[in-house]
Amino acid sequence: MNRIAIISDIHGNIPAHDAVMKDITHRDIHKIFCLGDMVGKGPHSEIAVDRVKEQCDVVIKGNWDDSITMKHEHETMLWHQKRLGEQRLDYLKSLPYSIDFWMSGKLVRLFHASAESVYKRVQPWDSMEERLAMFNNTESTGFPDKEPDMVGYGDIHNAYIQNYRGKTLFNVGSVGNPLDLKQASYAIIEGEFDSKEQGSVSIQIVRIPYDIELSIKQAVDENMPELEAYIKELRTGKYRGLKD
Ligand SMILES: [Mn+2]
Repeated sequence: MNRIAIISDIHGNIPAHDAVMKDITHRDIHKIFCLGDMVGKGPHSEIAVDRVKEQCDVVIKGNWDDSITMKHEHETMLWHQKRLGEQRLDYLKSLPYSIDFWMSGKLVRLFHASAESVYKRVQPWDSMEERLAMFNNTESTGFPDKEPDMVGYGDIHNAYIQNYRGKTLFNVGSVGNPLDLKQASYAIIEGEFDSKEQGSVSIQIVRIPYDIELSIKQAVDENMPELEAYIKELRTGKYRGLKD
């Protein structure tokens, strides 16, 4: 059996990332895949990119990784952009949209947000039609011979697993900015990697406590823009846009 750890949405939160990586080293993990959004929101985009690049076997592009490479005038985007520098921005531009692989007879696809675009957001409570569209082959994912049996993604910072119509849809949650509960999140998928032969496959969602106050201190020390909203999200695990 092989185990692949799938991490996503680190968003410059290094204490959370370190806690997840420590957990990964305590398990028998064979590969680490990252589904993007290393940057933005938190104080250390540049460290997050460097660590992920070094530690992960596959890195996929997120919406922040895409938008940060564009021209900006907004203060927040400029602040994060400046920390990254040209080389890291070029690296972010080069990232692939998705990855397909076989796991014990199932075709698994991983991307950041949806089959359509890194900017299209799909929640577990969205319509069946929206959720089934996650399994479509599109211009973005490419057109292999079949559609995937399992799709895993990040983006919503809200971990879950659902089965319907013979398909499995799962979200790995967020390492650095969880918005479902206040612990870092990642997933492990276990099976025979690269095998088309039917066999058991499992998905596990792991939650890890980390030093939230240290993450907040790092953001304060860097005098990060939109600090208050960020602190509230880390302390409550609730999205800044929601009313209490
Ligand atoms: Mn994100």
